[in-house]
This record gives sequence, structure tokens and C-alpha cells, in this order.
Amino acid sequence: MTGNVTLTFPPDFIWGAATAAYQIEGAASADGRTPSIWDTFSHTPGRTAGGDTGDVAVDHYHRFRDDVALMSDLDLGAYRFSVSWPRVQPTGRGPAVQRGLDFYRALVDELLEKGITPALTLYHWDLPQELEDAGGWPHRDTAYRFAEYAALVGEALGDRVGTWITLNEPWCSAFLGYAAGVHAPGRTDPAASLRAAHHLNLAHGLATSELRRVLPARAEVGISLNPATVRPRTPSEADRDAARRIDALATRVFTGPLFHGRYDADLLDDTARLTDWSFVRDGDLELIKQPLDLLGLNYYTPSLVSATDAEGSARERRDGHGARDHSPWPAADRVAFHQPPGERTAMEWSVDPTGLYDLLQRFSRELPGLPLLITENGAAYDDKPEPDGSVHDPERIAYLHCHLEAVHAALRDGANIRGYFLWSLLDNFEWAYGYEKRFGAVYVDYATQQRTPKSSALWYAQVARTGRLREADDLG
Ligand code: PNW
Repeated sequence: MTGNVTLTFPPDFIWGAATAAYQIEGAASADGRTPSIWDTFSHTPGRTAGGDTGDVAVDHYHRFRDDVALMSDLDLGAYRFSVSWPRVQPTGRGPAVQRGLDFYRALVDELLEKGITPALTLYHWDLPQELEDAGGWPHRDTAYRFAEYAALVGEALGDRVGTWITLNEPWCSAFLGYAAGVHAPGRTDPAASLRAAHHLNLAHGLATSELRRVLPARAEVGISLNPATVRPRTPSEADRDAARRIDALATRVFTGPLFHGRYDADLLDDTARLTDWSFVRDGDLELIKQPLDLLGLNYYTPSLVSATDAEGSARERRDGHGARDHSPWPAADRVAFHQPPGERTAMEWSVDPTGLYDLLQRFSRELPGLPLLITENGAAYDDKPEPDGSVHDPERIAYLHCHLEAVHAALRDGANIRGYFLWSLLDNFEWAYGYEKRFGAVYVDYATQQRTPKSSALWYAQVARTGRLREADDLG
């Protein structure tokens, strides 16, 4: 997929960047906002690197006008952000808080004024703590609360936001949050994590029908998934079976009900010792399978797995996410994860654009005609400013370049890809890793909150401006 050629993207291809509320906003108790599960989790000793929290983050809540100006300087055509549920509906129930909605309305107006198309994610992991106290995602009622919240935001912003994403990466919410416990709310109950996954699916379905009710007909609704590109370490039947089991828990537990109205039989069998799935009630699968306008795909790195006899080996590692006491893979005990050879990012995630190509091809075939939107792709590196303040990140340029080559190849091979959102616009709070890991195209000095576009930001601006990827641009 390389060569000394210029690759040209379709003229209407969307070039954007993405963020999430808790990772950038700060202002954690401003204007009536109450704690989300991420406030509670990050304030619990030992949960995040260095005890970092999103209390201040990059203070985007107060600096959003400057940040939108920066996006405009970088020629971005679109911006994906998320709404903080506890800012809009602090207890997760009842009427909306006007000041919370005002913030997002002001942000959207600023974007529109600069000609930047907003793409709004309703849930990027910040569940109001009160709803967690009432049972969280393993509790069915949370899905109904989410649909109500979706309607409130839809009513408030539907006249000016055209792209709506219900959930971001429900895999992380369900399995990192309720099985591995490395994300909020930090629970380690594999059976509960499967209930959470179903209720996230239900939440998406209920919210989608609410959005259809309140949004203008032109609005587009979708979901952002992080499907795994799972590869067996050898072609042996045992390793291929390990890959099948992980694919069921990573991807098909969501795409099955969302797109095909079913939970696959192998998934039900594999997890039978944890649950009989009786929490799936009559009618749920019909509610979940709503026609969608687009599928958001987030991709960072593939997974390499093998079968093992050792009990509990799925606990060892996942793509370099570090040692874990509890597995994010319910009932998949005899699976080992391996570090693929080759280059890695600062997350220890291997750099492999063929995983993105494969993902795009897979969903093009599985969901013919459905527009695909890459809602996240990017990399963390150990960026450091030069004495003159500039920040050079040739590794990030190389990462973005080879992944955009993969996108171009998938387009060439017929995939219906609408656009690409770089993760992330700014360095930010990288969840359990705190501020240690920098994913931004724009460097943030956390002491002063000063923003400095890295060389990758300038490089990406040129790609966005011209719609072209040139080999020589790699030099950054
Ligand atoms: C995604 N995993 O998170 C999120 O959508 C972003 O908020 C985040 O900053 C970005 O990717 C980079 O991490 C993930 O363990 C976190 O497989 C963890 C995993 C995947 C995605």
C-alpha cells in the first residue's frame, strides 16, 4: 500500500478530528454539573496513572472559542465531540439543565460559523453517578434513562446538528467498565458485563427511535463501535477458534443485535456458564435493530490471539494494555493475547494499517451500502517541545499516513467511506493512563494550557485542505 504516488480522496470526503467531553472539558462542577462515573473513578486512589482526573483537563469548557479557531486554522471540515450527560441532566433523570445545553449550543454555533460540521456523540462514557448507584448499565432502567436524555439533547440541538452518534465504543463501557474494572465504574463482574452490553444495545435502539421522533428528517443517526480485528496466531483450528470467541465478545455481541436482530448462537454457548441471557426480553431485539444512517468505526490496532490450556490466560495482556487481574473477555479463559511484531506506539499498540483495511472491507460486505465513518484513528507518542516551543512528531505523521493509505485502498476497493476523524484534536485525559499519553495533533502544555499544533497537525491540515496524500508529505 505504499509507493511514490499522490492519492486523491473524493471531493466530498469529510476530514475531521474528534474529542470526548470528560477528556477535554474540565469545569467538572461548573453550572450544575454533578459527578459522572469517571469523576468518581478518577478520584478513587489507584485507578488512574498519577491519580490524574478530568477536573481541569484542557479547560475546553472555558476555551472552546479558541479551540474552534484552532480547528478553523487547521482547515478541519468536521468536529466530533461528545455531550457530558451530567452537565445536561445531572441526576440522569428529569428536565435538562439549561446552562448545560447552552454550552453545547454555543459550541455548535461557533463551529457552524467557521464552516465546521458538528458530529455529536451522546455517550462517551460519562454516566451520571446517580444512575450507577441505581445499578448502572447492568440495570435495565439505565437504557430507558439514556433514551430520555437523548431526546432532551435532540430537541435542543436537532435544528443545528446533522450527525448523531448514540454510543461511543460500548465494548469499553461494558467490558473494561464492568468486567476488567480498568475503566469506570471499575467493577469486576463478568456476568454483569454481559447484561451491561445488552442494555447498551437496548439504550442505542431506544435512543435511536427517540432521535427519529425529535430530529428533523435530514439528521443522520449512527453508533461508533471499536470492532476488533482479531487474528489467530497460527492457522490451527484451536487458534482460529480462539479468534472466533474473541470476535464474538468484541464485535458480534454488538453488530449481531444492531444489524441482524440476533445474538449469535456461538456467543450464547460460549457464555452459558455465566448467564442464560434471560435479561434479553421479548421485543428487545426488534427495538435494538433500528435502521441506521451510518456506522462509526474506531480503529487503533489489531489483536493477535492463540488458544492455550492455561486457565485465566486471557487475563495476561490485551494489545499491550498492561497486566490485568480481571479479564475483559467474559468466559474466554483459554485465550492468550500476543504482541504482534513490528513498530508500536507509546500505548504499546502495534502499528498495522491492514487491520483498518480489513475492518472496512468486513463491514462493507456485511452491511452493503451503509455509509462508514471512521470516527477515531490515531496514536500516542512521547511528544516533547523543542527549545523554541515547536513539537515534531514524525511518528504520528507516519501513523496517520499509512492508515489513510489503507482508507484510500478500501475506497478504491468499493467501501462506502464518508470521512475520517483523527483522534484526537488535542492532547487530553487518556482515561486510566491520565495525562501521560498524548494522542493530540495539537500539543497542550498542561501547566499553562497553551496549545501548539504539532507538525502532524500542520501535515493533516494540508491533507484536509487538498484532499490529497502525497508521499513527500511524510517528512512533516
Ligand atoms: C478509545 N482498549 O478508547 C476512546 O474512544 C477514546 O476516548 C480514547 O482516548 C482512544 O480510544 C485512545 O485510547 C479505547 O483497551 C480505550 O481496547 C481502550 C481500548 C480501546 C479504545
